[in-house]
Amino acid sequence: MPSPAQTEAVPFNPVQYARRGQVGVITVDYPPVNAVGHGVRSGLVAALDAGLADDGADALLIVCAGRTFMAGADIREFGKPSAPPTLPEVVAHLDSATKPVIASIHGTALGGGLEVALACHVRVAVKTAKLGLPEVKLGLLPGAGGTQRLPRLIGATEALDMILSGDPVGAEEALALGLVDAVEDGGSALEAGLRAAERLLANGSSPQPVSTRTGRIACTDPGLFTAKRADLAKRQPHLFSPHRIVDAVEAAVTLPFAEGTARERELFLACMDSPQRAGLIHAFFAEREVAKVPGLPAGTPTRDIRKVGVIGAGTMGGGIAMCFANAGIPVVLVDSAQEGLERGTAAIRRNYEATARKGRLTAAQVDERMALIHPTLSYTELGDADLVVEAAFESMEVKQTIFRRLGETCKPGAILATNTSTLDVDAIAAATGRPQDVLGMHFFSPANVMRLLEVVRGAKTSDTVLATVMALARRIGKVGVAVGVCYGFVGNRILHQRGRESMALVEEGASPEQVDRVLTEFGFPLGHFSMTDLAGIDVGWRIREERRKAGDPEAQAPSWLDTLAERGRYGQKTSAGVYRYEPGSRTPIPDPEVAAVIEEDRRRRGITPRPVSDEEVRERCLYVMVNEAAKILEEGIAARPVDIDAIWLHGYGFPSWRGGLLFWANQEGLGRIAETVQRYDRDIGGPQWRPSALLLKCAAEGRPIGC
Ligand code: T1G
Repeated sequence: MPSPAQTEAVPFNPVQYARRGQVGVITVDYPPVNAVGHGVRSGLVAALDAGLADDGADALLIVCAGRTFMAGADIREFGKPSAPPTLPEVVAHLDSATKPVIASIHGTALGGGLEVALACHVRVAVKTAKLGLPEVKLGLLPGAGGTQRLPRLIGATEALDMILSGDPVGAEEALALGLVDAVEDGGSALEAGLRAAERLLANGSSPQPVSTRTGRIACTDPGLFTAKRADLAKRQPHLFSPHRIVDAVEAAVTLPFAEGTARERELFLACMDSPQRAGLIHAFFAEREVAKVPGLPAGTPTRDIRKVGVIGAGTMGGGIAMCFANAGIPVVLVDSAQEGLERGTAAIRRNYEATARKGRLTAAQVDERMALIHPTLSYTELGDADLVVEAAFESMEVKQTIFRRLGETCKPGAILATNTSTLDVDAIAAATGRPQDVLGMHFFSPANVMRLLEVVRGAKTSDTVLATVMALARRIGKVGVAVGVCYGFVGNRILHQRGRESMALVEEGASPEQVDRVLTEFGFPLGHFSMTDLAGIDVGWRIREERRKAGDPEAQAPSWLDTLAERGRYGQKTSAGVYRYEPGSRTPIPDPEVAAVIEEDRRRRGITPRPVSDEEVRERCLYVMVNEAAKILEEGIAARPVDIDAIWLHGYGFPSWRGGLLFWANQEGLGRIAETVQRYDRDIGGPQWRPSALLLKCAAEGRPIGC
């Protein structure tokens, strides 16, 4: 079909075809990330057919508009019937193309997007591009040929590592691996792609389809797959899809391409059907959904945050200062004593240098970040700060004094935030004279590592202040979740109930090791007591002492854990707590001294120990959390179940393949949970087992919680 040198774009919305000289350019334009949904799949096939039929096009080029190459299949389609063409069908179409097809990559070519590129004959990337197959993070595996083509390009060992990690590689690493054929420094992906096409046409090469290449897999180590399976069984015993990934890549090495592709499809569908896929995708969207606060209009104006103050150079204050420095925001770090400042800044430098030793920071970057943190004893240097975060001692008197001073010192419009984990944000706000500018920013230790940030809205916090801090959370790499004011807010309030039950189970006859084993078998990275040792027994002990002194009716009676704290057994930081620790090791070792303290505590309280089943441990630790979460929803302290899911996923290591606390509760069965809570309410009693009305209602109506 004769055609002019430049044809008009034939609109295959969201995929367009237009010829540039001898090159047929296929452009995908489907914001925000060019996800390969049904429209893109259909458009790609139509545009490919148009290019193959265009006699003036000797080569075809696939590029994407917007900020990124295709970032994967459209996750929102999962769990629904997939309208043809499926992505494997699109990829097969590319594979059989009678003209060379080039993919030119910018942004992040991920998942099915990278699989489209793998089915092209040539791949080029701009210097800043990243390429990855993150399906394992969604409980899946690359289901459009990735497990069959990637080993043929980069070798089975490297392909397995890349698919099992799910992490992207940069353009230069991709070039070194053989994943891309060229990296272009400068210009757009379109220009890079056109240059690649001109080179290909000039040297008259006709590159082989990746599916026919076998050189890289012929030399696969036969023991690779057995070793990988053993490693997975040890490191990720709970997960389903990683083992399927090993099976699929093994098929690439041992079977002809067509059979390997069929095997991949079987394994992909098995992963798609697994509850872990549902949980991980819920967790993926949860992290994004919580950024949209119900009742906070999307267009709420926000304030610029160009300079931040942090009050307190202790562990939390130092970690918080690092969060802002890491985002390139200058920080004034204030402490009441020079020695505290020096200790704090030295700890920050040690943290950065430890990261540099792992190769994740250069020495220059360490110095850059340290230069952004300005230590001082003087509040006057906070005068032009746009935000001040207080991370001082957990005492209302101390905090009110600080906030009174901040109210006098900081410029109008400065946002004043407290990092308190238990105290009343409204009482703190009242000390400033400007409560509309005050809220809680509850970081989790270590603040520079944990992604969760509870954004605690006070009664008078303005929309603008809330919107500003929610946007700032994302800017500093945190998962910000808006919560209301109550004791322990959301995360710690739920944790407190699990802790109360864990303690009681041990008093009644279980061991700390048994409680921790049940929780780690459920999927938590740490059991309750090993986590307590990590955070420090003294932290909880002081809070319990404060509540007892204040005559709090819900305060817990002194127990064996308090005895350990009184003996100076604070946990890992003293090499002994609920467990003991060898020097330099974090591995918890049961300690007969602790067993003796527990037995003594039982005798003192007249408790005759009894055998406790694992099932009882599981129910009492997990169902008490669900019951408390339902009460938090009832009270409006959290707006939605997804907020509570995100908090426990990103603040406490709730296993992400279970989706989140309430996502899991719905799968576990609210009827079973409600019935068990009512049984424990009868048998154990206490405020923690008083059944949530919302839980009972949802269970009775047979609907998920919070819907
Ligand atoms: N499908 C649908 N929506 C997506 C999406 C996707 N793949 N990726 C992102 N979004 C939405 C996201 O929900 C948000 O929506 C908006 O885009 C911006 O995302 C067959 C089966 C690409 C690195 O796992 O890692 O291919 O909140 O806020 O921080 O083998 O999004 O604005 O309404 O995250 O700049 C494999 C997942 C799929 C990539 C961009 N691909 N996405 O990060 O923006 S499975 C992935 C990301 C697959 C095949 C298999 C990130 C990003 P909203 P964002 P960002």
